[in-house]
Amino acid sequence: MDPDYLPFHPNPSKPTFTPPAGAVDAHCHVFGPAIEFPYAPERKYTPCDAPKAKLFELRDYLGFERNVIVQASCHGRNNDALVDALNAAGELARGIAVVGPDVTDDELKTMDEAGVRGVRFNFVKRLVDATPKDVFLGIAERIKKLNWHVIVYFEAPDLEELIPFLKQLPVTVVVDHMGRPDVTKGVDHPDFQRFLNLLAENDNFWSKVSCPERLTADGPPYDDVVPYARTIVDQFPDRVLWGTDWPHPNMKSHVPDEGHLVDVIPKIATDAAKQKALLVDNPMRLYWS
Ligand code: 0GY
Repeated sequence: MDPDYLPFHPNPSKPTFTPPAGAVDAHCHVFGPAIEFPYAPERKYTPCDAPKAKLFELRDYLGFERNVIVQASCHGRNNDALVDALNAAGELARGIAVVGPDVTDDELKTMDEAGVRGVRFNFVKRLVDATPKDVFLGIAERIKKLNWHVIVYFEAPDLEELIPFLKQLPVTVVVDHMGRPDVTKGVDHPDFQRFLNLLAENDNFWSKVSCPERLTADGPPYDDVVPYARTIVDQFPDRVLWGTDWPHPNMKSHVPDEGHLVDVIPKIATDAAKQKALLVDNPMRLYWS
């Protein structure tokens, strides 16, 4: 583990908010254990092990029923830890893989059978080396045949340059962490308005309203992030997902308490109908139908 890397919370608090029956944590990871699933040589950070059993324990403790497990950059394009977790969880988890253009149809089929339903394209420069956009477009055409979708991860200043590419993607596109707005700038800032316009003009675009712990300038209870997430939930209630982001790779400021993260939900999805759409109906439609 990197010396400045914070491990996940050893004993998170119990949330006050009770998720509705069938709730899905739609953004979380499994890391290693390294002895069984080594980290990728090209990784930009070395996390602490965050094995599947710990994830499933947290799911139950927080009152969730299902997980969507996202392949993180520290495992590169080797999705073995992800597939192992999916096979162990059965119907209780789905996955998002990271693949290269050399992935075979047989490999895609094996992942599909394990519960993979999409691929992630990562544009965050501190996490990955750049991949040419036509490589991503080629992958998107192939996964379309499996009825998979694309998850994209980028930071707000990079959105403008990415929009022409994003609009070419022939599938549902889910944006991680609201496109990572700078929450010191306000919801009226052109960067966030650009993101809202993208969602308004393209109904194949979804947003995860996740990661207040990464986006916050003020720290817990993350009230500075709430207006951004609530705006998206209010405007696009049928195209939003929520996740814990456990075990929070690369957190340097503080160790998030997942109980506190769950307690942000009723502030951003302000009635029972919005909470059910965010936590149950939307993820079930995208991942389990
Ligand atoms: C996240 C965020 C981060 C890391 C990764 O793939 C990754 O390594 O996604 C980050 O450092 O912002 O969604 O887990």
